[in-house]
Order: sequence, then C-alpha cells, then structure tokens
Amino acid sequence: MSHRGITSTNFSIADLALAQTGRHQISLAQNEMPGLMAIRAEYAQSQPLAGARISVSLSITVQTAVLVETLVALGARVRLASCNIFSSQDEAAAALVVGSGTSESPAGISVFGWKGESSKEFWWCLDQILDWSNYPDADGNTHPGPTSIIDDGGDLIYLVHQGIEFEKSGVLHRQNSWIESEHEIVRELLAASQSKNPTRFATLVSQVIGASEETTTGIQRLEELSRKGELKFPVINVNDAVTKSKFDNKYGIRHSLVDGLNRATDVLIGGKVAFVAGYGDVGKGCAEALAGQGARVIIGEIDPICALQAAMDGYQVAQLEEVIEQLDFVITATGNIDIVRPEHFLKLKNLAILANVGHFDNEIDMHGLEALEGAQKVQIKPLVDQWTLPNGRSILVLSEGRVMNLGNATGHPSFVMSASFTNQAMAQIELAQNATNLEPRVHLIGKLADEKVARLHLPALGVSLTKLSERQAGYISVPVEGPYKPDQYRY
Ligand code: NAD
Ligand code: RBV
Repeated sequence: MSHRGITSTNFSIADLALAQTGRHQISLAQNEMPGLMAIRAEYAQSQPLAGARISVSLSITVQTAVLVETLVALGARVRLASCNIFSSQDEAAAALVVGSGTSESPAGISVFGWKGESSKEFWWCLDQILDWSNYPDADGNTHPGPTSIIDDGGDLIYLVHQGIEFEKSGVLHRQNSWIESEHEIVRELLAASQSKNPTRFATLVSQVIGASEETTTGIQRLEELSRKGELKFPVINVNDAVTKSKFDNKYGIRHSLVDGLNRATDVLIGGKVAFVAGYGDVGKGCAEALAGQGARVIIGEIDPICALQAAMDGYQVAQLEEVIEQLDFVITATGNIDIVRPEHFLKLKNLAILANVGHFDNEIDMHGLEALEGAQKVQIKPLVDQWTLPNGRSILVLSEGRVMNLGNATGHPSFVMSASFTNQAMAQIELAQNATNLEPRVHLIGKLADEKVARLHLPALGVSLTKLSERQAGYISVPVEGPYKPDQYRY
C-alpha cells in the first residue's frame, strides 16, 4: 500500500515537514488540557503504563497528540491510526512522528494516517497499528501485537474479533456499520493476513488485556458483542463517563458544529431554519449552537423522552417529512442509519446544506444520492460538494456525509477533549493495574474517577467549589470526599 505522503515501516503520514507547526499547536493545546497534564505530573514517577503497547485508533488531532504523549510519559509505547478517513490533522501526525526530544515525545511514535484516506488505506492503517513485529522495544524485543487498545467507533476492536473468527471459519460475518465495499476490503485484508500467518489474530488477542472505547456508537456495537458473549477482553466505556458524554458530546459539538459549517460554507446561520435529527447529547449541543447563532431549530426524535425535552427547551419537534421544504440546514446526530433518504433530497430547498456529525457515514444516504438518475456532483472545495439533482435544484453536502466537525473543521476544542482523554488515560491505567479482575464485558468508569476528572478541570475555569461539611454529608448520606451522586443519577 502506498499513498502520496511519506512512508516507512513504522509510520505513514502526509508530510513530515508539517512537524514544526504541529508541535507549536500541541504546545498551545497543553495549556488547555489541564486534566491530561495533571495525570502526567501525578504518574511521572510511578510509570503505571511501563511495558504497555497501546494500539490507538482515534482522530489524529492535536488533542489526540497530547493524549498519546501522555500515555508515553506514563511509560507506554503507542501505534496510532485514525478512526475516520477525513478527521486527521496532518501537522499533528507529523509532530508525533518527529517528536520533540523530550521524554514524553521521543522521536518515533508510530503514526499511520492522513486527511483524505481511501477506505482501503483506512483499513491498511488499522492493520499496521496492530502489527508490532517490526517495532522493537528499548531492549530490542519484538511482539506480535498490542497489550491494549484505544478505539473510537469500535472498528479496531471489531477487526481483531473478526480476525479470530476468520482464522477459524474463513468467513467474515456481515457488519451492520460497514457497507458492502468495506466488508470486501476487510475480507481481503483478513485473507491476506491468514495466508501469511494463520494464527496471527488468535496470538495477538491472547496478549490484549483490554480496551477503552471513546464514542456512543462504538459502545453500542461493543455492548452487542458483549451481550452475545463474544467479547474477548474487557472494554472500559469512556463515552458514558459523565465527564465525557455530558461534556464532549454536548459542549464539544456546540463549538465544532458551527466551526465546521463556517469553514465549509461561511453561510449566515441566523434567521435560517435548521433541522437536527436526534436530541441526545450531541443533538442537544447542535441545537444550542444553531439557536445561539439565531437559527430557528426544529428537532426530529424517535424517543418520547428526548422529544419532550426538546419541546420543553423551546424547540419545535417534527418529522423530517413535515418540514423538509422549509429547511436551510439538516444536521444528523442520531448514530442511526437512513435518516436523510433520496425522497428527502428531492424536496429540499435550493442550496440547502446537509451535514452529519454522527460517527458513521450512513445517516445521510450517500449511495441513494449517487444513484439518483441525473444527479451531478461539483466539488466547491475539499469536502464541500454541490450536488445538482434531477429536479434542477442543488444541495450542498459536507464531508461526503462523514463526521463533518472533524472533516470540515478540527473537531472539538482542547479543553473539552482534555476531560474525555483524561478518562481515556485513567482507563488505560486501570487496565494496566486491574485488567485481570475485569470480566470480558463493557465496564463503566466509577463515579469517584469521574468526579476526579471534573475536579482537574475546575481551577482553569476559576471555579470555587463549595465545601461539604461533615454534618451536611451525613444529612444527605454521602462521603465528604465523594462520590456525591448515586449511580442512577442522570445529571
Ligand atoms: P445519543 O444516544 O445520546 O443520541 C442519539 C439520539 O438520536 C437519541 O436520543 C435517539 O433517540 C435519537 N434517534 C435515533 N434514531 C433516530 C431517528 N431515526 N430519528 C431521530 N432521532 C433518532 O447519542 P449521542 O451521544 O448524542 O451520539 C450520537 C452520534 O454522534 C453517535 O454516532 C456518536 O458516536 C457520535 N458522536 C460524534 C461526535 C463528534 O465529534 N462528531 C461526538 C460525540 C459523539
Ligand atoms: N472527537 N475527537 C475530537 N478534537 O480530537 N473531536 C471530537 C478531537 C471525538 C469525540 O470524543 C467523539 O466521541 C468521537 O470523536 C466521534 O468519533
């Protein structure tokens, strides 16, 4: 496999010359990531990740670079690939490969990914980060694969699981999240792997102590594996830490949705009509951002509780079909499939903007759009396409229906990612210290750890926390030092 960038055995990225600008951005981001920097300080001496080999599939952003260098500062070695073909920042990748000569950033972190991968390249990159055989440690020892995994969306964990199944049966089972062509790419990859080493994945998995998963869609997929009793190792659910999903998913998208719309189109949002499909954590952040810009926001929901929340928050709640002719923006944030379909495209206003922020690219039916007879695409600029439809009208589609806040912009800002990634770092420490006591299922992060992540982010915002007295703690039956809420509390 080759691409237009720079490749060696242990990295494959767009352009090493971007390292300096990437390094400057990483240095600035560190100031906005107090949780991760506190974790570095707390564990610098004890090195809880010494000996860990972590295969990481996250968007290769400046924020991910700060996480990766935190894992290295705690003793781990890392191989990193992107979880999405459009979400890499090439300067962050270059800075990680080149390093800065400090202990957390020695030269030679292995990175495989660049902005604008093909699907085939995406899967090749995931395969590369699972292969540690040419990446000796300081003592010159090599190993077939990782000791743990960080995933965003579940593709890397699924690849490992399907690899074992394929070695046993020669069959690749249908994956709902993958389209047919992707399925074929994975099948070819596993067949090639099997012909080189028929027990590669079985050996590899025997050395994996566990994984941590970043996003809602990934957790849904892994819960399904767990329910079927097929999960081969414990997975820590980072997404459902309160300090992740109630912050990153909501406040993160509140920032990066509008960032993406502005960078892509620069169209005024105020006064326009925006439809947000899904009023979960991400949909709530999208709606607030659009309303904050002065848009009239309409929500689509299938869940009566979320629909009622949207109504009580002051939004109109409607089915897409009922309002489609009025819409200037359609944003999908459901984590579900088939939200915007061909019959919808044809009813949209001229130059309506379509964007998805859910994890996979199946919320907007792009294949249905391509298949509309006479539909024609003109690229306005990278990841902004004008589709002229058979009815003579045009629509603008951002990031080809893939996650647009990372495709058209640079994803969530550092401060909110600090909370998410502090949970990731703590999850990896938990695996290193305690994986043998964890069953192979999906595990939540404990409340005390969650509260710790929040605490680490308070000083930067000038928050002065009220102290709970012994008498008050007794009255509400909680320990003075926390946790302060029962498990069922919903925030
Ligand atoms: P969530 O489960 O909290 O919310 C999804 C909502 O969509 C739910 O309320 C559900 O009832 C609703 N829904 C499902 N099918 C629907 C349909 N057909 N029509 C209308 N509504 C429907 O999940 P979330 O945490 O908000 O995440 C949503 C998606 O965004 C996931 O794919 C997640 O992985 C992804 N995500 C993306 C980013 C990003 O940076 N772009 C950040 C976090 C999460
Ligand atoms: N996300 N990462 C970034 N700047 O690195 N921005 C968003 C970043 C993650 C977020 O945690 C979400 O759960 C996931 O992307 C969806 O793929």
